[in-house]
Formats: sequence, C-alpha cells, structure tokens
Amino acid sequence: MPETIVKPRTDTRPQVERPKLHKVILLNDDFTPREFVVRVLKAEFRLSEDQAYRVMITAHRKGVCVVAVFPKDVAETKATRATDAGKAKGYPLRFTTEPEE
Ligand code: TYC
Repeated sequence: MPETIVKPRTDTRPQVERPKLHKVILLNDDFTPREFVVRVLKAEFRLSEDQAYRVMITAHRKGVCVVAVFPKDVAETKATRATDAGKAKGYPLRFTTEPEE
C-alpha cells in the first residue's frame, strides 16, 4: 500500500464556515396595490404591520428593499411563495434573492 501523503494546510480560513445567508429582496412595480404588498410581507415573512409598511414604502420609493435574510433554501422558497401570491392575483410583484457579502 502506498503511504498517504498529507499536504500541510496553507489555507488559514477556519475549517468550519457558516453557510452564507441570502437576502430576500422586494422589487417595486407600478401595479401591485400597496396594501397587497403589506399583506404578503406579513403573511410570508411574519413582519408586523409597521415593519411591512416600512419595507413596502422603501421599495416603492427606492426601487428595492431587503426584506430579511435566511439560509439559501429558505430564502428561495419564501421569495417564490411571495412572488406566486402576487401572480395568483395577476400582479407583477417580485421577490428575488442574493447571497450576503
Ligand atoms: N408601487 C406600487 C404602487 O404604487 C406599490 C408597490 C410598493 C409595489 C412596493 C411593489 O415592491 C412594491 N401601487
């Protein structure tokens, strides 16, 4: 049996890294009613009325707003469910995800 050669580790990063969190981002559009956006934010992301209103109005004014951060699979599932809630009503409401830096 050949001997196993173990290379010295030159990578100094910690060997156990936390999986990156992913942002769920709300995108503004011209058609979805404000109250509907607030309702979806409360239902899907468990935001309070106040938090949901602030996220909605920030997206409305600036074009986008970070809703929350989650592990990748949770972020993607929530973004899809929230986008589908708008689609079911014929609204172009969109949520996307991106990894946190
Ligand atoms: N801009 C929409 C309107 O004026 C409301 C809205 C806000 C839609 C935020 C989407 O992410 C959004 N009815």
